[in-house]
Amino acid sequence: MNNQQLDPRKKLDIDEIMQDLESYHPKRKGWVWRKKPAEGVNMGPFHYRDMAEPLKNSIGLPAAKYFDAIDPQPSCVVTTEIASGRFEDDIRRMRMAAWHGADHLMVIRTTGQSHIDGLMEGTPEGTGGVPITRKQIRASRKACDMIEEEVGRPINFHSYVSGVAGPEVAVLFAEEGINGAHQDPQYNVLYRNVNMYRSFVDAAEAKRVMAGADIFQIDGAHNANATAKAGWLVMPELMVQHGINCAFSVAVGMEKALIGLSTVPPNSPPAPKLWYDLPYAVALRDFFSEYKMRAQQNTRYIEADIEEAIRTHTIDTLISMLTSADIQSTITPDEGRNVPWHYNNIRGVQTVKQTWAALDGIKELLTINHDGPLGEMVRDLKERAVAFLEEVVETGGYFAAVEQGFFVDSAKYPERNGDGIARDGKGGVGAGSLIARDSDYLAPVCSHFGHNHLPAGTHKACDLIDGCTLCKPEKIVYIDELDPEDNVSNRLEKTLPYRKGGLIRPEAEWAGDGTVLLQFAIPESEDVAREAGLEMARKMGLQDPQVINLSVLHPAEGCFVEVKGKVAFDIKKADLKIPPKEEMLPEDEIRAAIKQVGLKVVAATVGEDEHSVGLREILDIKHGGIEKYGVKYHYLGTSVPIGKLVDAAIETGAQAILISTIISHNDIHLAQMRKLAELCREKGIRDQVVLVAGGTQVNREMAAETGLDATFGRGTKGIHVVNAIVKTLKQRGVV
Ligand code: Z97
Repeated sequence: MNNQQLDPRKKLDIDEIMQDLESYHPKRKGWVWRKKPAEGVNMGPFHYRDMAEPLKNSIGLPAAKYFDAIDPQPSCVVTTEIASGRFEDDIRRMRMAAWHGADHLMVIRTTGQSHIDGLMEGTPEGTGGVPITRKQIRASRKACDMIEEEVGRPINFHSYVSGVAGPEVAVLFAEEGINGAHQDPQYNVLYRNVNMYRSFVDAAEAKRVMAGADIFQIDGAHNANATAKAGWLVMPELMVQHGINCAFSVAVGMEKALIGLSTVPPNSPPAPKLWYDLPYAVALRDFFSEYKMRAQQNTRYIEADIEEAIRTHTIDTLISMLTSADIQSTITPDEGRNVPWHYNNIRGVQTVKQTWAALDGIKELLTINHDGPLGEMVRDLKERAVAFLEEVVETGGYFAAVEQGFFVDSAKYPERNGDGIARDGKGGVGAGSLIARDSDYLAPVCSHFGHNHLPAGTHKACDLIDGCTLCKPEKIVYIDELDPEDNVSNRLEKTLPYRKGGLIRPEAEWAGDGTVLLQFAIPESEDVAREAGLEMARKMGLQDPQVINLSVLHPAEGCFVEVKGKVAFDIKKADLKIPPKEEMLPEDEIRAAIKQVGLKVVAATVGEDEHSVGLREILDIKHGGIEKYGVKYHYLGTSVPIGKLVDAAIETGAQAILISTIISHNDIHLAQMRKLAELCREKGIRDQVVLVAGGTQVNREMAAETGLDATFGRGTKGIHVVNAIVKTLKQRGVV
């Protein structure tokens, strides 16, 4: 059961995942880093210096086809956030992301987990989103266990340990094989108004449980960056927040190697990004050299333009490479406008992969100049951070400082704007709920923080109860969903036609959602273009259209408008006529065969046809025509009679004749094609020439009908033509 194999040609079967879920346990626990060979990685024609071992199954960048289909994998862990709230859909997206190179998958809830004060067993989606449940985690981890086998690299599954249920959530995660989690008591205090003392007591317990299961921890400092009015001014404070969580975590018993700083390059263009972000990244790495860096993509200023998000993310990744980030987090670039869409997860991952491959070896080529302005700025940040911490201590410590609104103040320390988040030590969620442990307190469970009066000679705390759930997973009580309406069985029933009933609908967030995106260039001003875009989408049959992005190309001349909406129709898979796939010979083989026979072709447009551009593109080297593969061509011009072409072939000893014909009234194109085959037969050369025709009205089936060897329609490239010629020569035993 645990070793179910996925077949790359088949969809992940959620029904199989759900089977026997009550007795499923993760096949491994703990965080895993990528393996980076010290000697570098050789792939295709290249040597890489900063790459991890390649995957067993993966999909490379679009341009990979030009480079032996290689798919180099960055040495850092790559994160993508997957949180549609429907785990049955998320697991498919996880599989797609893993194939593109993600090995850190966050997260299975869409609600503020920290608002929940206990474990949830249902899936109360409602308005607040979906919190985590054991069932969701278990099903997702089970899918990850299968996916990691398929791609050949461990997958780190990640969620959040926050709120007053933090310790319980940590135990759940440890039991179910979650590999990474955000945990930072300051997050609860500042952003979720959990009582500050309660938050730190909970964190001690939660962190100890996480440490016991080797769960990697990410802190919450980056939230100040996202919350503050000017993210780039709060850098000294961010360093103090990192310091507090790191020191607290180590004191509780976490290993430094499993503590990650959540860092976001704080600035975005049009700001001079590098000038701010690089000193910050360098200062952080200097201060926290024993810890790991989880570099997150900056989305603070991104609203609707995906291209903008990707561009900024590329520069973020440059900074990560220059400063050796251990994890590169990606956020789907559509986060500002949708529940993230499947293909946008992939775009985020591709951005990292593309940048990392492009800049491989950057640290051997360029060195960061610590002298001059960078050194000064690094020093300045450190001094401000130290001064901030000193003032915290002078004020009476962390709790006193929070009461006075030290944190998330929008000015650059030591300046203050007085707009920090102040919390009352006696207030907040869970205030007054701390109870001192009795002096004879005893808890017979492992991974427990604080004093515990185990009887003398006890080897392991849970020996007293014949094992706790962390040591004996069979003791875990699995409770199925309690909500009779909103549960996975009901949802799966609704999507059955799309999963197993042969119906197809586009999807972006969930199975069968029908969501599509339209892109328009509308030659009107902003207000007009917006409404026109909506109206056009309606006319195209889209339901519930919404403009999700509009960029002005010129105030009067026009706008680029993106509209999302839903289609309500289904396509029947069985009704689709899928043309057989043309198998392409490897390019090397094609070139070798062409060289072997010294391939020459004669070519012309035929009949009364002056349309020569298509044919010339097929011939000419510039856009990948047949010349590129070593073919010599003799172009006879336009409106050439068939007889002249055949004679030219005989005279020049050409092995192939290419005709192009666009005019199609009275099926003249077919007549010309037939005539070519007949004339070659009459002249006794049919077996010595490969006959090829192309044109806008031509399709692949016409070869058989007209007696030619290959026929091509729109979209044909030189490679298709040489592939067909060489294949025919092979069939004839010529090569
Ligand atoms: C990220 N893109 O990757 P709640 N604890 C900490 C957090 O930072 C967070 C939570 C808990 C972001 C997405 C933002 N951070 C997540 C330290 C959330 C979760 O359970 O939703 O209240 O908090 O960091």
